[in-house]
Amino acid sequence: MSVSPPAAASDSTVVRGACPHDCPDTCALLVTVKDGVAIGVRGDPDHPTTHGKLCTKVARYTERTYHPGRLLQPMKRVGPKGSGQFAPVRWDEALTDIAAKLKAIAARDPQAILPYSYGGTLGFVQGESMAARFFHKLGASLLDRTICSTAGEAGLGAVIGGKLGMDVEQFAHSRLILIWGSNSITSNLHFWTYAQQAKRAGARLVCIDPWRNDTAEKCHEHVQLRPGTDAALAYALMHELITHDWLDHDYIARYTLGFEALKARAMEWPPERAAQVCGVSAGQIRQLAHDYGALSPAAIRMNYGLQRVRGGANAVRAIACLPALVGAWRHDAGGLLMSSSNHFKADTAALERPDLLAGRTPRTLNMVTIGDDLLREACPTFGPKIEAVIVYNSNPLAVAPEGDKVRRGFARDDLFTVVLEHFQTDTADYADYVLSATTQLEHLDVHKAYGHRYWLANNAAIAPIGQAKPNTEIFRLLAARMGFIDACFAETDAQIAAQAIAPDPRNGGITWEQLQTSGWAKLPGAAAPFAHGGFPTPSGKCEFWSQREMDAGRDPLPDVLLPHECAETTPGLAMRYPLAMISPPARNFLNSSFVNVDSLRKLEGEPLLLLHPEDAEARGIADGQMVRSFNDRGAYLCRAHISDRTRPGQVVALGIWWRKLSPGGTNANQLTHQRLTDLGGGPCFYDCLVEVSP
Ligand SMILES: Nc1nc2c(c(=O)[nH]1)N[C@H]1C(S)=C(S)[C@@H](COP(=O)(O)OP(=O)(O)OC[C@H]3O[C@@H](n4cnc5c(=O)[nH]c(N)nc54)[C@H](O)[C@@H]3O)O[C@H]1N2
Ligand SMILES: Nc1nc2c(c(=O)[nH]1)N[C@H]1C(S)=C(S)[C@@H](COP(=O)(O)OP(=O)(O)OC[C@H]3O[C@@H](n4cnc5c(=O)[nH]c(N)nc54)[C@H](O)[C@@H]3O)O[C@H]1N2
Ligand SMILES: [Mo]
Repeated sequence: MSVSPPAAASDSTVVRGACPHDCPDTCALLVTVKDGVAIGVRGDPDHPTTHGKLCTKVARYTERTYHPGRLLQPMKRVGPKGSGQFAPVRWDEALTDIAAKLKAIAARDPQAILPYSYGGTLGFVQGESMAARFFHKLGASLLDRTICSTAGEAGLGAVIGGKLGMDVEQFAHSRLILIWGSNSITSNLHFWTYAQQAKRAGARLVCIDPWRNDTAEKCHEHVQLRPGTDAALAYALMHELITHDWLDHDYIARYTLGFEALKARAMEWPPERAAQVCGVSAGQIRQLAHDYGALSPAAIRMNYGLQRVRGGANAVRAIACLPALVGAWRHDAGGLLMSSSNHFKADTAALERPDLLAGRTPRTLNMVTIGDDLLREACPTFGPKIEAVIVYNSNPLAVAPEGDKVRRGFARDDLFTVVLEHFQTDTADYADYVLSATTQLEHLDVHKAYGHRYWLANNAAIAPIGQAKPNTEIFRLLAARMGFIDACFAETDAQIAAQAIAPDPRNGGITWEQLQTSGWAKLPGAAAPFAHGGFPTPSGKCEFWSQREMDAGRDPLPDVLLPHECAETTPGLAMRYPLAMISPPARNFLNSSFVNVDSLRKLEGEPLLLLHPEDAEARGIADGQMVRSFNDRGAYLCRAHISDRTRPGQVVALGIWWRKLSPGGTNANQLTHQRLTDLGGGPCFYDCLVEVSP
């Protein structure tokens, strides 16, 4: 829907949109269109959390949309898998052949077909709507979409009952902000605006992160702990809060469960013990506990960086106990925010139609272990061998762990692979068919956010470029060729968008019709969700101690679990591979998206490995030298950047590079493993030992 264009020339229009990317900020966009061409994308100045500002990446969205490498028609592979040799094919021919192949496999066992998708777009329409209906009707294997945040979700859910928390706009009024496991300037830029407002008003900012990232550089203090040790730090903070009685006894008595048990456990963690485990000083822990007890309102911006390790979920559990101990939840500008997702109520049943399974219960495969699963033979525990994968909104060859296995899996000659994409990605190179998909400027969608509380509409600004089609349309056309005649397969994108916003008190009266014109609308509800308790847990309280965890045979209290790979748990491995590698996001990429946009890749330069001066010297490595980072799973070539921004014994490989745009044809995921987190079945990207040689 167009709005009157105050800032645009008279012969152009401005269309309201939403940023589709996997980022907490989900910005409100204004797209200027002239003669059917999108000539600019800017942030909506009226939308509070966007405040007229976009990140470097999305400010260049037109460069991505009109990129010379855009796939503008379906392509069929003509060379060996991985060679990238493709020839154009007509839509009708591609879809007819794909449907025939899927029908043949489904006749044997539809579970041999696997959808693989994640966060290319977070839109409800181009995400799991028509696609999910298609796979449910087919009876394909289900995919557990764990690759980002499920450990944190499980940890947070155990304590406070869901992905709920502070209103991001309130951080401007906090007096202490702990930025925990998050490089906000990179991955949550619009939160950083509020943190800076707070800082100017006198708030203290502390970053808790294994490397001195851009955000840590700008905070008052940096707690540079070893990766995977956050639960120990949280317990030592509790130890100090309890010992010095910096507690809100009234809040604890009314609104929490299990304080005595938590206290007993916390008493096992004096700062000296945690200091040993975390690799920081006991004095710094004491000071941090003092500040957390003294400065009110105190806020925690936790992000997903800290839960990509073996003990990730329990670390989130431990941290989530802190705000209730000091009564921070009483204040609008106090408490914690990890994700705001559950403030919204989306009607996923209407969107995804699980009822189309009609009583069938296909197996569920965890997307983290795609490497192993593609290489598995049929057996009673696993079920049928995977014979077909349909990839959309994801680039597993770049983003999934233990990349060599992922590559070998997709290279199987007996695997039929279809990839819906904007670009010829690493994954697309292994496809039998690549189907050209539309970008956010060319299709319609509706979005919630995980870092703020606004619903947003995305109206199509321009017509599809070339022969690109929205994901929904591709699955509609495939459904027709499969003979799926249920009415839901004929629904339009606008009908689907309207279904996404459930008629539920959480959404207030917000409707798709209204949103299309207004662009965005804020959820109703108090800024401070737990000022008077009301946690959506079984007890209705903040659960320091969890009956559910106990019943599941796990620790009812947050547990301290060290990484799968570290000197304490795998000493033998640590002798051979003594360096802990973390591979957090690069500022100018969005996971593996934008790596092929030349201007942004130039800003990132080339794949770098941050190495501490001590570790570089011990290995005779000079700054700027090409190095090989390796372990038993593979090797990754990158340029050494010697810097004290990382800890001794720790290397940082910013990602996620496309393999084919990296010097050695691999990326950091060549080195990561497929083991899972303690809860939630998440990945352990930052729990990985390597060695580096010149
Ligand atoms: N520019 C940009 N923005 C992004 C993304 C991107 O790739 N680029 N990715 C998006 C996605 S998919 C997500 S999920 C969100 C959230 O993004 P996240 O993936 O959470 O990324 P960051 O906020 O960069 O946080 C990662 C931080 O956690 C730190 N870290 C690693 N291990 C540990 C640990 O054990 N303990 C602690 N305390 N810290 C640790 C890393 O050093 C890093 O600074 O951001 C989104 N925004
Ligand atoms: N080593 C390491 N690995 C990581 C991480 C890390 O920090 N370190 N981060 C992890 C995290 S947090 C996440 S969320 C995952 C992200 O993994 P993915 O969700 O796979 O993210 P992207 O790499 O951005 O790939 C998304 C793809 O979808 C495509 N796409 C975008 N919009 C559309 C659309 O409308 N239609 C279609 N058909 N395609 C579209 C894009 O072109 C892009 O190639 O990676 C994980 N992998
Ligand atoms: Mo993510």
